[in-house]
Amino acid sequence: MLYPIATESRTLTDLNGVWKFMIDRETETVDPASPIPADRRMAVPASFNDQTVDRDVREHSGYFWYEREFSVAKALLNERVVLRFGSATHEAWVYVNGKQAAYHKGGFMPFEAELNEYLEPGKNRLTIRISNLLDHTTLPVGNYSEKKTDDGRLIRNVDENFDFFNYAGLHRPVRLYTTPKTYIQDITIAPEVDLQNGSADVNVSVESGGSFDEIRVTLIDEDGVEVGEAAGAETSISVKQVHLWEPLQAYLYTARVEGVNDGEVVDVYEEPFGIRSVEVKDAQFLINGKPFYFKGFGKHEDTYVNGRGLNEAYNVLDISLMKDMGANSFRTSHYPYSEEMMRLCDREGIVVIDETPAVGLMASFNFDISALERGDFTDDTWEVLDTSEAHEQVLRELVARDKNHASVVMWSIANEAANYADGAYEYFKPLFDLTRSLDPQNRPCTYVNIMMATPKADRSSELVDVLALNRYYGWYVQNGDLKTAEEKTRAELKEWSEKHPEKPIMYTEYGADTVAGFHSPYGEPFSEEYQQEYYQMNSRVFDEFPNFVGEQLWNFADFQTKFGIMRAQGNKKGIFTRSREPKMTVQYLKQRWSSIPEFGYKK
Ligand code: BDP
Repeated sequence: MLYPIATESRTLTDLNGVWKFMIDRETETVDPASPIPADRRMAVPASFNDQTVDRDVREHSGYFWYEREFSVAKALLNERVVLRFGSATHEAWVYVNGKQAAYHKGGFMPFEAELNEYLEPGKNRLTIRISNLLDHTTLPVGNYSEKKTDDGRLIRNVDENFDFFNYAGLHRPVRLYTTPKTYIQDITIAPEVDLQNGSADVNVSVESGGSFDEIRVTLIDEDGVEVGEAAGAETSISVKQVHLWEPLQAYLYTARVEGVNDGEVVDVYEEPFGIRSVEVKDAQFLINGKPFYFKGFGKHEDTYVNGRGLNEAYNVLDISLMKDMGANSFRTSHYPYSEEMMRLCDREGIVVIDETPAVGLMASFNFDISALERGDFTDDTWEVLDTSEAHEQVLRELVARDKNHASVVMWSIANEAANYADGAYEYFKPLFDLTRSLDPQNRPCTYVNIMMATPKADRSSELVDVLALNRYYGWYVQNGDLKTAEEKTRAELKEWSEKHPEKPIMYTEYGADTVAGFHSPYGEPFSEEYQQEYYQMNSRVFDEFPNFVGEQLWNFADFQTKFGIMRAQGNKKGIFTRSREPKMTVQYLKQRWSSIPEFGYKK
């Protein structure tokens, strides 16, 4: 799916700004045939939740509406006019002048609709009904319930089956773009790198809406110099003396695609892309043939006021903080991030593990994972949940959206599912097969393994290319006892190495809640000292294993969660506060990471 841009054949209009908004109390029918009786204003893009001091609005579970007017210049009405949402969280019904023009379920993926048949000259009205409900069929997974008040009103409730606040609304840009009636619909770029010769064959395939006499593809380097061209919907262009995209050393080419009819260029699209190879081999993660070491984070899209809404200033700052620490990567925990962030990572050379919103696939989710101590821990997740359909849909959409990004080096199919329970293999096998069949770049695939899925309990780790572990020895278990935690960490890594000697291992989460400014001469839990000692302990063990290829800690910054006695205004495992002030351990990690090279650390 192409990102909306303006070119000599395409226009782009932002519909961001302040929209009309109302909560749907479901006491009267709201009919989008007339302007909705909105009583509030909300900025777009952003979550609605933190833009108000009204608790009922902030914590609302159910339906809500956004509305605004827009005009399309007459000159554009002969073009194809497309309305595009970066996302609508989690389910949306879109009306233009009262008529339904689009519907989409899944809160983290773009969707669009051709508007021509709905448009009127002059002003048009755009109305969106959104639901933030989650249940056992959706991703993420929520525990849904409802009750009636004494006066008969329906109260819906979603108990998040995951550890982040269920922010909702129009989180990403809303845009109108135009294309000619015959247009370039999609572009797929899959470079094949010949590392020995320093060259690459760039395979480009172009899909069009309507038919072109000819499709031309030109590859342009960063200096604007043409380095190759070809014609056809399926082409392979060879680039000599290729400039590779490398972690922290990004280099982006542009594929300029032209659709030609009667000798005239009708539509033009320009797609930036990087040339690099990714491969898992002999317990190593190779980028451009060299063993890469992941240094970085699990993150969230989470900032004050914007909530989960796009916050480009924070995106730029976060990457700047990462680079300053010597980090080179992050995981889009626990859902696909904005297209703007993905493009920024391509540009900045940040390596990304791209995760679906499959989080909470665990019937017994709570913060008490001491059940780990019981070797026989299991549950009935795979009988209780019904998420396969949503999971397949989002994998198709995610690969379609992100397939061309050089920054994306691996797909994470889920975070912390019940991989210790019977049925896990049967659930995940078709999803791995699907992802591998969809990805034109054949990236490695993984899921992120929860602590209870120990080497003994785990039912499905043969499916993954990389063992990506979330571990909390020294926090949720052995809290305050880093000595025992160290032994447990070492013992488990040893067991995994024996179980899968050919698979590289990395940590995708490890962390300790830390209250900024809380200090302890005894290194007590929650103090900045404890967080630092916790990271030092883990680093020590990581360095003992040659097949251990990366450390992504939990979490980049403190973030908002649902209420719970284990959460004080959210999760405090950030090494930065929510406003990005560093905690003490940042200095330690900066020293460590700055001395670990991107390549060849373990050999
Ligand atoms: C893991 C989850 C993550 C949580 C983290 C924690 O993957 O979403 O925020 O632990 O408890 O279970 O801090």
